[in-house]
Amino acid sequence: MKAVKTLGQFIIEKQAEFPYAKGELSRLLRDIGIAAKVVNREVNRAGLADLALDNGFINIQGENQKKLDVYANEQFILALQQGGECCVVVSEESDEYIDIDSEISKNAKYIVAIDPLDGSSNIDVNVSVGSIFSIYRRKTTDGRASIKDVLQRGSEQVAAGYVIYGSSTMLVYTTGKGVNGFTLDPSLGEFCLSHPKMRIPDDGVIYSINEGYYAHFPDGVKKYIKYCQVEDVATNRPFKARYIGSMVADLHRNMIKGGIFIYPANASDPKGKLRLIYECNPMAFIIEQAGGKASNGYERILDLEVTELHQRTGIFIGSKNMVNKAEEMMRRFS
Ligand code: AHM
Ligand code: MG
Repeated sequence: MKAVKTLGQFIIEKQAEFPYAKGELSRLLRDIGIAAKVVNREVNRAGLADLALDNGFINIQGENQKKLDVYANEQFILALQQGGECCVVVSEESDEYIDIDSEISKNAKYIVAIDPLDGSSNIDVNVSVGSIFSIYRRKTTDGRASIKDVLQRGSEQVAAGYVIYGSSTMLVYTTGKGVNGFTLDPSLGEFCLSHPKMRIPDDGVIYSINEGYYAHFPDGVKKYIKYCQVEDVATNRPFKARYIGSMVADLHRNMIKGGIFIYPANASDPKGKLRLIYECNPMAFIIEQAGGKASNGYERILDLEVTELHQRTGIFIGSKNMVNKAEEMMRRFS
């Protein structure tokens, strides 16, 4: 029988790989793990507690906020405030950045970006949703942290991860040394290492895109979709179409099975829909660390300049060879 390794034990063990680390990042990851467990509890009982309903507000993205979006946002912010390792939180659900001005966080070095509940339009129909987080080191050294500390390229992330509230709840994260996945054992109340050293296959047979918007897509994307649908035994085509509408769940599946997820900039969303800071950069960091690739169709996501908090981008992410093929179509036709 194999001994159980909890997220907490794993984080402490890994700290040794960073010889000068003082444990701050480890504590930050631990705080996020705690918030994830609290959010998981509420996601599981959302239907019973009416938390899946709209709360009557529209968020900065122009979308209906669910009570559970707001709850998850509060839980992550609270956990980060109480943990004391984070000086600024930015969230997809909050208009401005949140300066954590407290006695315990006055020397805090880290900035955390969160999408507290991604895919929340799926909550009321019992489909998987997720949380995404991303951690940066503070750049400025004097006074309070500022917006400059937040607007860093994705390549500067020190850690990123997601939680998927699915048929089981998992937390998957990277600190730039590979990707590891932990499944929540409800009887222990702990995330336990279940998917060590996760790798995404170089090739896959799944493509995930909201094809309902086909008419709005750039020609490169239309050509790539047609490429996926053509019969060709040598490359296992036609590929399977799978689209949940929850980025975390779509990407998690594709990471395990091999596949590509695309949400392109298009005629109705000229800058794309998904947010660079809260969704695309963290997912790109994780997928690259698992051996995959993430691009906006032309450039690496992690190299994109970040100029505003709620910036959006198109994204092509997943198995390396599939993203290369999609990029080739974008270069030739768009
Ligand atoms: P959200 O952050 O408001 O939940 O939106 C992000 C979600 C992603 O999880 C998903 O990939 C995408 O929106 C689905 O959008 P669409 O319904 O346009 O296909
Ligand atoms: Mg989101």
